[in-house]
Amino acid sequence: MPLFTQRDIHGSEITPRDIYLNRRGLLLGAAGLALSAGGGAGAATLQGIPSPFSTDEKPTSREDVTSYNNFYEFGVDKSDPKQRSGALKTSPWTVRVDGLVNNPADYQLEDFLKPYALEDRIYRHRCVEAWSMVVPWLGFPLAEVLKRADPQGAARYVAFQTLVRPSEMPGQRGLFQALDWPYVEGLRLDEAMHPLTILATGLYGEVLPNQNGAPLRLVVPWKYGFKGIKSIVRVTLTDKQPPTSWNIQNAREYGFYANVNPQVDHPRWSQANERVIGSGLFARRKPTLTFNGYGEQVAGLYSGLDLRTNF
Ligand SMILES: Nc1nc2c(c(=O)[nH]1)N[C@H]1C(S)=C(S)[C@@H](COP(=O)(O)O)O[C@H]1N2
Ligand SMILES: [Mo]
Repeated sequence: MPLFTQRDIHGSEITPRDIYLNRRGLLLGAAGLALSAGGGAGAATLQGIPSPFSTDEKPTSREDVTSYNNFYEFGVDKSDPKQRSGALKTSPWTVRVDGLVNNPADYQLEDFLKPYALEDRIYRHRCVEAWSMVVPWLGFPLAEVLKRADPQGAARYVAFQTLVRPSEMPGQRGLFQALDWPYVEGLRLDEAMHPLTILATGLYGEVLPNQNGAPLRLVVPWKYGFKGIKSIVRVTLTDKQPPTSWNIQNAREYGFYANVNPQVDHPRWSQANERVIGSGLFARRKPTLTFNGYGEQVAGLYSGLDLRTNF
């Protein structure tokens, strides 16, 4: 086992978020304020179409959604993505769509996005580390992208890749690197085509902040958060199940499916309940729901599959 494993990567969290925020406030002080005020690119406002798939639960505060993040390309602490992603250049940006499709293409982001209307999608977001939020995303169905690509008959999976750019991603430099790069993820084609699966370009009515995966990230609300790959540069249709970053890192702890499941514990902690970010230090934990509460829509995808072995 690598020396750093227990402290530096996914663990049931040690520092409760409220303590973390206080500590961060003390450390950053006025500099922290200046950073968020000068945040630059995030200023553009976006208008989304309401979606019947949105939850009516109260969204987690914008401050929490944008300052408590996992994005290991920028470091392994929850505060690293916000503090260390300012130098990431998200324009120009190209997205490659390739593999088993009839219309492969390298798109400039603007051309890639042009056909799609943005929808408001307020989704529950459950990290494998047993914390959760409710996030008001802006995005569009991944299915639309796949239809435009026109999958060939043999295509059964969709593989995704994040940018590799060590000059702007400090977590990709230096002696200790938490994961192999690029960060890679994948879905079965039917999961990718499901109407709940979206590509997000914004949240809270604004362009995605870098720390949340600008300019384009995947959101699959019935799966653990690590499936929601950030800062995507490539989407590839394949006939074989693609490798995924956390499964490569530790296959015993992280499977390909990663469906939220309170009945299948992580080998090192329970998945039965979750800490709701923003609910305060002494708030009661919330029971975790099967498929993160989206079972009615997605359970049919897995009929006949043993979700204990296919975790
Ligand atoms: N490229 C990349 N994508 C990533 C990650 C990452 O480290 N790198 N972390 C994942 C994890 S573990 C989670 S919980 C979510 C967090 O998304 P958020 O910071 O927008 O809440 O992003 C996922 N996508
Ligand atoms: Mo996560």
